[in-house]
Amino acid sequence: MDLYGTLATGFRSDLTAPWIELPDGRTLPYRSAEEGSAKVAGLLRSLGVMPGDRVAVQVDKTPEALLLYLGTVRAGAVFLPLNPAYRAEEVAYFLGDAEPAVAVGRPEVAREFEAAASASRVRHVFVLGADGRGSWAEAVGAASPVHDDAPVGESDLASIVYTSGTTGRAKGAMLTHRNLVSNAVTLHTLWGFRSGDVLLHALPIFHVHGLYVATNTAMLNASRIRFQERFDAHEVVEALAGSTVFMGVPTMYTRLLAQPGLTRERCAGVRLFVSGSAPLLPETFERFRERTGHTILERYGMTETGMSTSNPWRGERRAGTVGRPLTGVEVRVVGKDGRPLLAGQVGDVQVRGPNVMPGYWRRPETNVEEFTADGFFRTGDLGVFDTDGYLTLVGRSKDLVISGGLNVYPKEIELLLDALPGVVESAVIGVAHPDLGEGVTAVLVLKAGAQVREAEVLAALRPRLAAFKLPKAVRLVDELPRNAMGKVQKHLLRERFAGLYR
Ligand code: MLC
Ligand code: AMP
Repeated sequence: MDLYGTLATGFRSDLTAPWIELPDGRTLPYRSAEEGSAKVAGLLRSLGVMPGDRVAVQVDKTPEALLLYLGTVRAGAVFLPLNPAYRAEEVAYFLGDAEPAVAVGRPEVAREFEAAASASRVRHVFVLGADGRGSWAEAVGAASPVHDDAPVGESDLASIVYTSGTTGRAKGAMLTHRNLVSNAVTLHTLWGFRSGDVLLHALPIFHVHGLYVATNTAMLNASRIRFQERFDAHEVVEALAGSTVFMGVPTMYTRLLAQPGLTRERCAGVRLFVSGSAPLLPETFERFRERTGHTILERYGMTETGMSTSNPWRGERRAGTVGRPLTGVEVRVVGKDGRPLLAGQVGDVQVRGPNVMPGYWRRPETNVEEFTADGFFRTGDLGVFDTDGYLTLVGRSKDLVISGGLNVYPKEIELLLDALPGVVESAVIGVAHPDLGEGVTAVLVLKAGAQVREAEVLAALRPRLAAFKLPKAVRLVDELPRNAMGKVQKHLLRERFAGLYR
């Protein structure tokens, strides 16, 4: 079934049930989801948006943003969410690559956004959250709702989400209706969603975790979603009372633990805490259990695959593991020769199943490399199964830093650093960071006699990169360690700077 039709099976029988609850207490019923998304679909249709056309969206976290998502998939179009932190140059790249028919941006950067969109020949550009010319709200307000959803097949695209994958520039992971439906249905069952569940939603909605894992499972359950515009540890602790499910990245859990208000009593009504997107330290798992009496359920996924493994809702949740493969999903650990390994042996994690994307947008060569001949996706993660079938991730073969649950691709930053005056070469690494898990760290080799200060480096990068990608520290070395093949040995740099953020 198509994505919207599947989600709606949860709520269509009672459109008066609460859908989104805002921090000020205002509540929108599921009727708003149904009617509002029909209006968005109507507007898109009137603009001539055809099934398969992309709708790119770089907006703040609001109910209107969710309606944009739901209306886009109802129109048979492809939802393309972008992090509002991206700078004009980054946005221009995504729009140029995806060639959307419609782009919706934020009022704060309307000019830059319109410039990037028109350079990519986007036909219709709107601003969400402002009145006047190009106002999305006004256009939707004037549109006629269309309730008969565009017919879509399960292999039709519902979304494209950009991610750096294992190599190269950011690529659009193509997610089909089947990918998103299968994951929503599987997780809904596996995590025991039930009548009366209330999701406390503090994740961003431009990534798979907050948008698809959290929102889709809750909507499929016709649950109330308590929508926090951004993660604020104090506000989340306050809102735990009256919520039953919370999903977060490990940084959120360490920040919650720093709140004195996080107590057993406060968490008494919660039945499930889920963590993912980055490794949850066993220490955080244990401290959370001691403090709240709750055992965090850790799961593992990727933009390209949605969720692939999970610890059980009923059954043992093991610290440091990401649990077992989801129903219908095959996960294997293979050696260098591509053959599956036995329990206890570390190798490359590969995934096949209805959750796995058909490939990257317009990247036929990459798609050949990233999938095995028998259709498994190469995740770039290194893992090991135990004899009970629980997977533990032990590292990554891909060069990637995960900071606060957000991926940072070192090459993108190294290219900018290498071009700075006075810099011979650079290496960007992730170093253990108590808050972010990994802190993006730049290591530079300077030309003889050159003087380059950290503040200058950051000032040069800031206009060109989303702030979360900026190095938390810049360090100088005489030369980068290399192996016999000339490849930079980043593990040696990580060891050398291991204590940087302690
Ligand atoms: C914000 N900043 C970060 C950062 N987030 N720096 C490094 N890493 C991050 N993750 C910077 C900002 O640029 C800003 O810098 C300063 O920190 C404060 O910004 P903020 O907006 O107040 O940050 P905060 O609200 O504290 O955000 C931290 C966070 C957030 C952890 C709550 O990053 C977050 O929501 N992360 C979750 C990301 C996520 O959803 N990942 C799922 C990907 S899907 P300055 O210089 O301006 O002060 C996926 C698949 C899967 O991975 O398995 O789920
Ligand atoms: P993304 O490209 O943002 O989808 O990030 C996906 C990557 O996040 C995976 O390939 C893993 O490296 C990492 N990841 C996701 N969940 C976990 C987890 N529970 N533990 C460790 N790493 C994780």
